[in-house]
Amino acid sequence: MAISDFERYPLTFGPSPLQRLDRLTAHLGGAQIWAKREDVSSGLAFGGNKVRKLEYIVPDILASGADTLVSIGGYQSNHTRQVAAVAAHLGLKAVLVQETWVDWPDPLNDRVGNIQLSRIMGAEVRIDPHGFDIGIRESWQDALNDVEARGGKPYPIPAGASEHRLGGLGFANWAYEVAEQEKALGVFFDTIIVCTVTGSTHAGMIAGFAALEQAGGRPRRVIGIDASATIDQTRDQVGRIARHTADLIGLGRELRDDEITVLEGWAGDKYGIPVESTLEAIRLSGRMEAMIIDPVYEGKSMAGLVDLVTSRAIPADSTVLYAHLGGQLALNAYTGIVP
Ligand code: 5PA
Repeated sequence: MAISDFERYPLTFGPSPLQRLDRLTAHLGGAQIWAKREDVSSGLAFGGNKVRKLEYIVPDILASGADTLVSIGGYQSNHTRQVAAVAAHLGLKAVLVQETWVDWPDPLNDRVGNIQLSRIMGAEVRIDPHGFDIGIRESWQDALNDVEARGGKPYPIPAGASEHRLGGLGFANWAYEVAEQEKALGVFFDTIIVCTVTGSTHAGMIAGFAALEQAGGRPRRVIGIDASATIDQTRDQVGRIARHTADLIGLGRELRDDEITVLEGWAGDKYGIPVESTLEAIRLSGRMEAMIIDPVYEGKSMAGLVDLVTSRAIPADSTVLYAHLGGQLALNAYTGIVP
């Protein structure tokens, strides 16, 4: 099998746009920096990286005959909002378990931003007191059982759509899309920077770029920046999903450990809590490029990019592609900290 053998249900406008970040590049004084914008590539409730993953899962949902999508995340999960959007788009129901993943005292945390949009789109939102964990949860299993008890047919989508057998395909295809865009623009991105938490975004990219290299493409580095603050679990999950996805798309060899790079150092102590470097990255990106990023995910990966470019760990002659995976709606639940 190759990536092109998998059915893809279109939920995006087309390839996500590439953008040169000229002012940021000049400010940091090193590598050339571009962004690929998953945050502006779908009309479904502001989009984001899960829309692209769900493009490869929707055919399976439709084939299953399910009437209710059941998923899980924190109160301000971008993922559950995108599941609600896709359910509305398909005319299905959604049940969303929204756990207390972030110990953040904003009084509107459970009402504004992502969770407000999920309610607007008609999802059943279940507030749950459990803390952060990217694994498979009991609360999610309970929600699946409840849908069945009511006579519905649930379709389970795990946190971040990552531990789904097709969860890595969306971003494996992203790699092919990048290669096409590079050809059209006459540019080559030797380094990709991506935020990683539940893992299938980064894992899909690793598998996709490995397959492109196998077919004669130039090698490149895909650097994941951890935002989970549970690095061992995330590293393990990225490796597992990358290997599984590589197998699905017919890579024909085992991925090496050195192809799975998740760097720590910008997540702070806890998932969902911004640290000073996160806030600096948010301000820098806003002031240099009017590119808005969030305090949970992209603010942390941008902080990583800034340090790697300024320290020359990414050399000055590199061309870097920053994957902007969406997530800005959560800013509404962080009114106290972001100026
Ligand atoms: C998320 C995830 P992965 O989970 O695929 O590693 O992606 C990390 C990531 N950027 C990066 C943004 C904006 C994200 O939303 N969000 C989760 C959510 O519940 O929203 C799955 C955790």
